[in-house]
Amino acid sequence: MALLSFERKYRVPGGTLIGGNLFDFWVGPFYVGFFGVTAIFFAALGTLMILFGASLGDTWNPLLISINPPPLEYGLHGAPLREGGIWQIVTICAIGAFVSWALREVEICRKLGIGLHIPFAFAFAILAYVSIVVIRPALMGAWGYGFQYGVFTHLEWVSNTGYQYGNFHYNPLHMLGISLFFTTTLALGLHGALVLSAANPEPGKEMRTPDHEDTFFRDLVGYSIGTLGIHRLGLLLALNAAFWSAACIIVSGTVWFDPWVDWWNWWYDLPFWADL
Ligand code: 07D
Repeated sequence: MALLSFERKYRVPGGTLIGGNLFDFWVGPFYVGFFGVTAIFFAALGTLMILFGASLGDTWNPLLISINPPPLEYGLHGAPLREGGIWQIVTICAIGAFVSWALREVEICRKLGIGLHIPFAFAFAILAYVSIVVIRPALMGAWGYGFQYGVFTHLEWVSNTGYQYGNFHYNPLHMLGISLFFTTTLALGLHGALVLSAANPEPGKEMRTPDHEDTFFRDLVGYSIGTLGIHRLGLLLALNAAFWSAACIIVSGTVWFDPWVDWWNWWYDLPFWADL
């Protein structure tokens, strides 16, 4: 169905989660919805708070501006605006905007009658962010453990937090997260290349079918996961990448406090070589 006539067919009221027909309309190509309004509200307020915080600092250099969480002494309490309160409001706004965005995705899926795979997947990205600025600080007892909102300062937080546990590369869940991120890009690279090789031939040449794609991989490695399967695999890899990343930072400072290399001592103690 041509895109424009399809859009006319599906652009009908209904499928909203909240507020009935209120905001159930489109602005140009964009679906608005209740959660589109809340997303814009939180994003605008958060941005204004970042600009306000930046105006209190001594630089407008975008690499150096930083909105810092409260000092550790404030624990899990609210802080005055200039001492981390701005960071707290920006964090609430960020979570509000991300969750609104996810719920707007849900409404669009419901209108289209498609699965909720995209908002479900986006929820894992939100989880990764929330794990660093809410879950871990809450478990450790102070918002001050969250990371600064600034280009250089957030990199410094990653570096400092990483070296606090020795070499973060030895964190087994960090290893798992990284391996899954890398495997996700490998899978997408192979899948994108395969589809283009079959479905985007040179002008005048005939387009090939999924059978060609499957046969390529059967000839190459003896197995093809199939056209639907590759998307299941891709989603599974990506969700796990975000999940194990979230897990790797949540356990650092809550259940594991030592250099991560020490965690591997069990390996040296295995009976195979412990007495050698
Ligand atoms: C967190 C993003 C969520 C996004 C959301 C939406 C907008 C709006 C809008 C444009 C998960 C955002 C939307 C902003 C935009 C418009 C319209 C996704 C998130 C909600 N590390 N490390 C990770 C590697 C080292 C350390 C994760 C590699 C060192 C710490 C990942 C290396 C040390 C933490 C990862 C490496 C160290 C991490 C991040 C290599 C430092 C974390 C990805 C090759 C000395 C963080 C949950 C992620 C984490 C994390 C990769 C090295 C420390 C697996 C490849 C050795 C402290 N590292 N790292 O989670 O786990 O994405 O976060 O050296 O906290 Mg690491």
